[in-house]
Amino acid sequence: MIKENIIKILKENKNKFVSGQQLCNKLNISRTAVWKYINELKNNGYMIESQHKSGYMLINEPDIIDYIEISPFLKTDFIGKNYIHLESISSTNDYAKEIASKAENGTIVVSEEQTSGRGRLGRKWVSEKGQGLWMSIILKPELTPQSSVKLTQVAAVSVVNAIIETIELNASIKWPNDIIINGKKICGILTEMNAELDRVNYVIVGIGLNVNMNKFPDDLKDKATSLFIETGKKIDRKKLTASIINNFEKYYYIFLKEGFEPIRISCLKHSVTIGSEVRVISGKNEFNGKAVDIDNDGNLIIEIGDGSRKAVMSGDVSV
Ligand code: BT5
Repeated sequence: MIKENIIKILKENKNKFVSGQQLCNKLNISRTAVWKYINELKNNGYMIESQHKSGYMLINEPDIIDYIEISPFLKTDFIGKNYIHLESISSTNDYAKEIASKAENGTIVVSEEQTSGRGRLGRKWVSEKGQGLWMSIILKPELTPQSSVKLTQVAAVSVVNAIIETIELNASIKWPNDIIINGKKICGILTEMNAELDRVNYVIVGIGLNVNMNKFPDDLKDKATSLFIETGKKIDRKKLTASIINNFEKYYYIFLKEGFEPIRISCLKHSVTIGSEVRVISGKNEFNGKAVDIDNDGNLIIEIGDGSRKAVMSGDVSV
């Protein structure tokens, strides 16, 4: 908390000196403590000029999405109040799983880098250091496992709205868990849960969003994109991260209070899938058809050649 307060004061006085004594008085700590915290902040990447007589001046903040940096933009009641920021981890979903049973509802795990980021069915998720948002939200909802699956759509709607809000760019949802811009994948969502037959213990909503990377490995070059590639501009990950969390809480509340219908409507509005001829791979089944709807269980409804309809619960859809 003290470190956060020091940064807050230095930010309010950016490019001006704040004396060590002022910091001592405001935070009720010793000069040595101030010095210790300033050194820690410098080690965390903050550029702070120290002058014996004048004190401390913040020159620049690092491009990191820790709590100090995103909290000024956070407007939530409970999601992200407990916010764990890591430099590097295998997978934020795996870390979240380890702590989930003891973690409070709404805990967020974010890492600057994932060394074994995961997609569905054990697929790999490329998660370069400092270039994206690799985040997991731990939830303990009073929902059935069947309903909790729909949190993937809640997350999708939140990401699309956050992208519109912060960078005025339109993104679409490709059922069930992709966000697409100009036909390429910019974000993937991985919802996992620990549940009994009729009750969930916890749900982990993992969100991977490509923000500032300028290239991808060869196998992804034609199918992945980033906000930087789409806009030509470096994007402020701090505002974007906070906006995704703010939107997630907003739509999560809507989902809990009003049910899936408003989320379904929003998914339909932003869907790139609905109305398109698609190929569906769902388990061992593969077929073509026209995607015509999302039903109240979150299933994709496909009209096949003979006019009949199939509800698809999970799978991959190519448009
Ligand atoms: C997903 O799976 O799209 C879910 C991705 C979830 C990632 C987040 S990051 C935070 C949290 N921690 C984790 O370990 N995971 C979650 P799926 O629909 O199965 O898509 C996986 C496929 O997307 C791969 O097989 C690649 O083809 C492609 N892919 C991999 N990395 C990508 C990237 N950075 N951008 C776009 N596409 C990618």
